Amino acid sequence: MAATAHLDTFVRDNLPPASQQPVFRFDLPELQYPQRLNAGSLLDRAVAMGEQRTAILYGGETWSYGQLRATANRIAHVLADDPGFRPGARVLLHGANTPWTVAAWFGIVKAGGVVVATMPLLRSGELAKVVAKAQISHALVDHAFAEAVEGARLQTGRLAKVWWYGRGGDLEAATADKPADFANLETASDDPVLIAFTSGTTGVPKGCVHFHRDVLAMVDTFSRHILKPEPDEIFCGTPPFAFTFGLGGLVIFPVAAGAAMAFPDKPGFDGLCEAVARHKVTTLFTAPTGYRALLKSCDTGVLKSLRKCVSAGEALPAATAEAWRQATGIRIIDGIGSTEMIHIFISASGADIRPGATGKAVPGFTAEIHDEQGRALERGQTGRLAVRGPTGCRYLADARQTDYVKDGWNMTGDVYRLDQDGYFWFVSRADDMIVSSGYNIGAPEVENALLKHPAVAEAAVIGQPDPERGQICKAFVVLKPEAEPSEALKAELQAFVKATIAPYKYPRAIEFRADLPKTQTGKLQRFRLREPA
Ligand code: 3UK
Repeated sequence: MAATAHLDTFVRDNLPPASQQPVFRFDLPELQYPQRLNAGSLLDRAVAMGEQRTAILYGGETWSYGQLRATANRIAHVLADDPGFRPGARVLLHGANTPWTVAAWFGIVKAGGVVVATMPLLRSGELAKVVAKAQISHALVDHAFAEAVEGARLQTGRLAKVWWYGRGGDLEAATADKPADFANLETASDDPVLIAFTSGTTGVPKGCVHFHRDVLAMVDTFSRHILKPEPDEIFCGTPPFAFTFGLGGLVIFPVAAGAAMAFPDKPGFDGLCEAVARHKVTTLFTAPTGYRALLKSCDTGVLKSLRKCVSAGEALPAATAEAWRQATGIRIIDGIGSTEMIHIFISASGADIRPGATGKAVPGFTAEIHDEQGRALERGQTGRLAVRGPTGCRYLADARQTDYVKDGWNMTGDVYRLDQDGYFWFVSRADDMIVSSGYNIGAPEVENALLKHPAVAEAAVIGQPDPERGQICKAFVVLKPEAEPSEALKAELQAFVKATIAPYKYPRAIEFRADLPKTQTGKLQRFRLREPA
C-alpha cells in the first residue's frame, strides 16, 4: 500500500478497525488500481478527449470540458493556498445540482480534500450534526442556501472558512487570479475522498467513507458493465449530488465517458421534463416516483430523445416499468445501490431485464441471501441481502458498523428472494425506515420534530404504502389535553415539521389517537400501527 498523502488524518484515524470491515474483492482486470490515484483525474481524462467538447448544459449556459476543468483547478488552488487547509481536511459542499457545484466537487478532490456533500434542503440543525461529526473546517456553499450553513456555523463553532458561490459570491473572486492548471494531489488509491451521510433511524446520521478508488470502482462495475455509456450521451436526472446515486449517475459516469451532463434549472419533475426537452437528454437517472411523475405530466413527444433510463432508491414496481415501456419503448434499468456501497451492485439492462426483479449481481460484486445466522440460503429462498465487492461499508467512528457488516458481508437491511436463475427480487426493508420518493426518512427524526410542537404529547411515524411515492410518512399523534383535534391543526403540524427538518420529511398523513401502543418497558411498537385498524 502506498503511504497516505493526507496530512490531516482524522478520517483515516476514524475508520472502523480491520476486523469490522467488509471483505473487499477486486476480481476483474478493470478493478486493479494503481497505488497512487486521484479521482479528479477522471476530469483530466475527459478533457483529453477534446477541450471544446460539451461538459454541462444548464439553462442557457454551456460549459465545455476545458472550462469545467479550469474552474475546478482554480478552486483546487483556492483550497491549497488557504493556510488552514491540509490534504485530508473535510470540505462541506452545500448546493444545488449546478455547474459550480460540479466544479467545486472536482476542485476539492484534486486538492486532496474530503468532500462532504449535503442535501440542499437540510436545515441548520441537520447540517450541524454532519459538521460536528466530520469535524469540518472548510466549506464551499451555494449562496441560495446560506442561511442553513450560517446556522450550522453558529451551532458548532466550526466551518472557520466558508467560500460562497453563485450571485457574486467570493469564490468567483477568489478563483479569478488562480492558474487554470493544477497538479492533482498524489493521493493513495485508498485515501478517503468523500463522506456520504445517510439519514439513519436514530438522530445521528452515519457517515460512509469512500476512497479515491471507490469512485473509479462504481464506474468500472455498474457503469462499464450495465450502463455502457457512449461519449455522445446527455445525462440528466433528479437525485442531488449529495446522494451517491446522483453523484455517480449525474457526474461521475458522464465524466468518465466524456459525455455531457444536463441539469434542470428548476426543482421538481416539471423542471426535469423541461430539461429533457430542452437538452435532448438521452440518459435519465431518477427514482420510480420520477418515472410516474413524467408519465403523468410530461408529453411523450418530449421523451423521444431518451435511450437509457435508470431507476434506484426504492423498488421499481413492474407496473411502472411497463407503463414506461408502453410510453417510450424503453425498458428501465432498475438497480439497488446504497450509500454504504457507494452505488448500484445488483441490476440488469436490455434483454436481461426481468420486470419486477432488481436483476443479478453486477460484475465485480457477489450477492447472497442469508438467514438470521448468516448462513447462505439456496436459490428460491427469501432472506437478508448480503453483498461484497470492490466497495463496501466504512462508517466514520460509528458503533453501527457491526450492524451493517457481518462476517465480512455488507448487510443492506433488505429482505430479498433469489430465484433459480440468479435474479434478486425485492421483498421489503427489514427495519422501519420510510422510503418516500426514493428518499430515506427515519421515523424517530419526524417524531422528534412533531414532539417539539406545543400541542403534541406523543407521536409515532410509520411508512404507509403509497402508489405514487412507494411510501409516505404517516404520523399518529396524541394531543395534549388542552389541544383540540382539527384539520387546521393537522396542517399546522405539517407546516411545523417542514420548518424544523427538511420539508420532504413531513408527514403527509396525520391521525389523532388517544394513546399509542407501547411495550411494558415503555417502548413504542410501530409495527402495531402498520396493522390495519
Ligand atoms: C433501497 C432499493 C429496492 C434499499 C442508492 C443507488 O438508495 C440508495 O442509497 P440509500 O443509502 O438507500 C439504500 C437502500 O435503498 N433501495 C435502493 N435501490 C433499490 N430497494 N430496489 C432498488 N432498486 O433498501 C437499500 O438498502 O439511500 C441507490 C445508488 C446509490 C445509492 N446511494
